[in-house]
Amino acid sequence: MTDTITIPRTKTKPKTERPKLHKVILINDDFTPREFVVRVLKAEFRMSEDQAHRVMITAHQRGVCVVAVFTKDVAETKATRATDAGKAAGYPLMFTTEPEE
Ligand code: NFA
Repeated sequence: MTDTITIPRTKTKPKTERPKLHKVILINDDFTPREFVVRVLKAEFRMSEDQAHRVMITAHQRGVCVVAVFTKDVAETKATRATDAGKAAGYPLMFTTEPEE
């Protein structure tokens, strides 16, 4: 008689964790010209004139507007670059980031 031995196979769960996305948020201020905000949104976030104008107006009316979502690194880099573009032109234009729920 032949004994059968069973070897337990350890299953490794392929847990593909997707990175949490971060929002880039445009903050309204009283000094940055509307056209300048639109120009920065088009250049840094590759938006059309129409999209950029809508985002600018929403921030202007409500105080803030979500521009787009990216991985943490990309969101932070774009927010910094867009904020720096305003600073370089002498405007207090501000972009921040926050993690998505
Ligand atoms: N509130 C600014 C103005 O009236 C325009 C603006 C919109 C600035 C969105 C910053 C963000 N000139």
